[in-house]
Amino acid sequence: MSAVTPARPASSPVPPGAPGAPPYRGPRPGGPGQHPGPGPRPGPYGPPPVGYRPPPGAVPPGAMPPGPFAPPAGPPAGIRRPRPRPSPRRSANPAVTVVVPTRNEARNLEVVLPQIAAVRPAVHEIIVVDGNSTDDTIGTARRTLPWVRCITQTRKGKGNAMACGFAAATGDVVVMFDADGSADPAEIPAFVSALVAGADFAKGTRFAAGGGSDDITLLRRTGNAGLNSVANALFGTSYTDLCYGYNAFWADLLPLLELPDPGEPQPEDGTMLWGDGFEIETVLNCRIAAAGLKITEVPSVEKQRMFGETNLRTFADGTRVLRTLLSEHRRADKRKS
Ligand SMILES: Nc1nc2c(ncn2[C@@H]2O[C@H](COP(=O)(O)OP(=O)(O)OP(=O)(O)O)[C@@H](O)[C@H]2O)c(=O)[nH]1
Ligand SMILES: [Mg+2]
Repeated sequence: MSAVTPARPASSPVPPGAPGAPPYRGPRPGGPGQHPGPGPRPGPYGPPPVGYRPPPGAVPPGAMPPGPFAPPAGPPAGIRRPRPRPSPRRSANPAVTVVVPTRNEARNLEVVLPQIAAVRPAVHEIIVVDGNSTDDTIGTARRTLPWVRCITQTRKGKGNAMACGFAAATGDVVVMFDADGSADPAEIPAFVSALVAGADFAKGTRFAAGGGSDDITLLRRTGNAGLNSVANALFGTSYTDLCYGYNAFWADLLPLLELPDPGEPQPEDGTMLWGDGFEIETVLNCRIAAAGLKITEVPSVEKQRMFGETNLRTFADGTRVLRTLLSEHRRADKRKS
């Protein structure tokens, strides 16, 4: 892992990675929403009584005291907007939400969801955010892993799916995780450890020592390298992999990211709102860099998509990323002045 931007604003919460802090050992024992999936429930609390559900809306998930609470079951009542958390919830044992965007990924989810559920320390929740799949992605997800949360995105595009998932997340840490089998769930603890060690944003990279890709074509690798250089020149960063979807961050950063509101309607002309497409990773990378947050790169090995087809259009989406870099640079300049 390599530190990319050492700066940390004085106003951000103190990270748990202060000298002498214990290493990451998984979610707080008995913390909010320990899922009832396979594997032991850590902590001194037994499983919740059969049929137990926390009273709807009685206690915001972020303010739940430790105890035998079940995680939210089934689809949430509605997509919530990002909101400041009740208190900074950075600890050595954060609850981890994995957000999985899906568009026709049923066959992949049958493999990927059990793998995520098997990760130890166990994750707190998995949110599948579906975009009008026609292959029963949501039904397959529920059958494969009954405690998975499934929501439907509000507009179109991967970026909108991610924003919907972030808004619904109740964990302390959010992990962005593609459904196509290209990301290895066994790497999740490395991302969380980077955050616990003091990073605000753990940025996956295929192009640092220890990383790699079985999936990327020469054309995409070249395009990514070019866009990466533009980003570093504009934002003073040392990113090695701008367009990679496997990343993690502390959930308390969500208000600062100001992502497009999931509550906005889909434009009638069918176009995508800015930030709703594959440029989402670039938007995050730029805003986090512009805010002077601490970024740690985490080497990651991307495997080949298992089943199905890519949703990425190399030239159209590459152009969106370039336009994003320029508009995010103007945005950052405006905020400085
Ligand atoms: N909900 C939702 N998910 C999407 C959308 N577009 C892509 N995804 C998901 O986002 C993840 C990444 O998309 P991919 O199509 O794999 O794009 P990629 O990883 O850049 O390209 P390949 O891996 O080469 O296929 C996958 O899990 C997709 O199912 C969308 O419009 N809505
Ligand atoms: Mg993919």
